[in-house]
Amino acid sequence: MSDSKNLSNGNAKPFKIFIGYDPREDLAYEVCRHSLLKRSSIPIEIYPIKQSELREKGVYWRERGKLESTEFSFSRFLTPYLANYEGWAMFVDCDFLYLDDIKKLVDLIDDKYAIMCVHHDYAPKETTKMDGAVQTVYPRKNWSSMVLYNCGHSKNKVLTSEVVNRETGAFLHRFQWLNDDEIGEIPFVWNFLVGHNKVVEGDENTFPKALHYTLGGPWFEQWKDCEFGDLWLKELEEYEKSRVKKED
Ligand SMILES: [Mn+2]
Repeated sequence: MSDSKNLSNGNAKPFKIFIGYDPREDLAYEVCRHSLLKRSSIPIEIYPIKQSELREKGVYWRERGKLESTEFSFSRFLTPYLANYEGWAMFVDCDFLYLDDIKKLVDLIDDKYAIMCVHHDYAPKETTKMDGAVQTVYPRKNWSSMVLYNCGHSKNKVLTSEVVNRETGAFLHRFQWLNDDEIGEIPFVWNFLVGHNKVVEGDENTFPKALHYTLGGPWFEQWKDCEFGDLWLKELEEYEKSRVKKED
């Protein structure tokens, strides 16, 4: 068994970050990646999780369901496998924009947990509909969009490619292979849901460190004027400038 010391902190090994990739949102991926690299004060390695590549390698074979909104709906749970079940690694959706140094997130890592994420509270406001119809509730909605995985944790060995290809969305997205006390909590500002979470003036604990354009971001025409859209567009501009420089 691997030891329980935290190798991610103060160690020279780069921190691995897996970003969910969808061909329809290529620009979102590039800008997310740029925002991470630009602000990071620690060495990081970024890998896109591309379904087509995983299929070619025979790691991913499940049929695409109608409810899957992105190509990484399920493949995200391959993160511990892709990190060789070693150390800590992060999975994040491509629709994130980092505004702060990822080191500050890595510093929150606690080896007693199997995973750590933001515990969004999605209790619907209208819990009982007037007509008595059942309100669709999604426990742990959005929790799986950004997860720090303790890839070497024995409980995460469950996440083989067979399991990721076979298990239900509920099992995977609600982390049913874990006990509740194995799921550590991260401040919500690291998965700040645009259109849901709010900044409180003067309260630094509400200032976003990573924006999550979960409804759709400015890379989609209909969302170009969304809240915090200007920040993403500014980052896009910088990313494009940095590309031109590299090509010179
Ligand atoms: Mn998302």
